[in-house]
Amino acid sequence: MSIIANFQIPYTQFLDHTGDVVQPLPEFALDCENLTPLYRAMVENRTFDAKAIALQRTGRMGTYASSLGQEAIGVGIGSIMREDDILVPSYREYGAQFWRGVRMKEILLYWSGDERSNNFENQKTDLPICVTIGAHPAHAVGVAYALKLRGKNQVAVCTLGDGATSKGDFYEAINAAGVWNLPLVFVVSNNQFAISIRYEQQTAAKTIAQKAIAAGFAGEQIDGNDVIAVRHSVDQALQKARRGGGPTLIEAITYRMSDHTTADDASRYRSKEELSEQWAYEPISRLRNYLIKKEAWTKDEEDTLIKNSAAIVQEEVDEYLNTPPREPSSMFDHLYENLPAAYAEQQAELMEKGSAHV
Ligand SMILES: Cc1ncc(C[n+]2csc(CCOP(=O)(O)OP(=O)(O)O)c2C)c(N)n1
Repeated sequence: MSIIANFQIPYTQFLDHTGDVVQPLPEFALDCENLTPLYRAMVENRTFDAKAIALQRTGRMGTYASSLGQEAIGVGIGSIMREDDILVPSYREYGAQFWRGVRMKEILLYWSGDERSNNFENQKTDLPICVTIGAHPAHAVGVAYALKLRGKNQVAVCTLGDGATSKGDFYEAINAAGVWNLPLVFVVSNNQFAISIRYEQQTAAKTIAQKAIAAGFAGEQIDGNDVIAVRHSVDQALQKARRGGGPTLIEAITYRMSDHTTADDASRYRSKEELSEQWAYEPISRLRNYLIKKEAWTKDEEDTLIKNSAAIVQEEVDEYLNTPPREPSSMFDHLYENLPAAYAEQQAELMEKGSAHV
């Protein structure tokens, strides 16, 4: 017998959960001036998150999927993508979307069911949030294929959850990405849960990263709560893709600190103790600890950041709350070139009754 294939999955972490450096930092992280914007963005993300949940709880938004504890992934990705790269996101990487120009107001409108929000004011090329689990990696393949044909060294970045990697369409997508050597980076937020289903219940694979090996390209694991590791690994993968080196799968290990969504109650399937232990590993305090140790962050700066983040979020919330609802009849817009008679009748009825009908 001989061995015809062998593989290894590297794991990268720069800051441990206390904020101590565990290996030499990449170039960008040597200057704390490059790290404070990442810190600010994570705090803004978390402030937004808390407000979004409060809006839902007080009946002013439909439902919401929180990114609590996962902020480093979105922020790390957003901060290193080129402006003309394309983000193909699922629904927890708000940090990446905000960095790339999507407004908080638009995310709030999205979760209140207003599809107009997907026509982002300041971001015209990224795809909207995809809630259909496992569907959008195939869309990302299409996007990356188009980028490759255009030949401008642009890259598509697709974010998804661990649960999505158990779907058949995910395997189709990585297979196509591999065989076509596409400029595509998959970032899987392994937050340990697909709603109430734990990692071990949905896959026997030791890592998600190794799923890429079957598709013929590299997979790696990183500490997804270490924003330096996220930014560094995504940077490497983007550079590789721009050089024609094809796709990469990055499995970012994290933990979902929130309920799955506001429609879920995670206390039914995980203990208080488990959750409280995880607070020691979340991404914001470790970077703050590091910056404080380097004397690059003060109490005054922290207070100002908290105040400013609250003001930024509140302004967006006010705009969200002041956005007039869509006319009910608009649900028929863009459905058909020529609306079938049955729908046309319903549309006319709604137009007659106006918003007062709902
Ligand atoms: C095709 C499809 N099936 C089922 C669902 C219901 N659903 C919503 S989120 C979710 C779990 C997703 O888990 P994961 O991919 O790990 O992402 P996470 O929510 O943990 O970020 C499921 C099954 C869905 N949205 N789409």
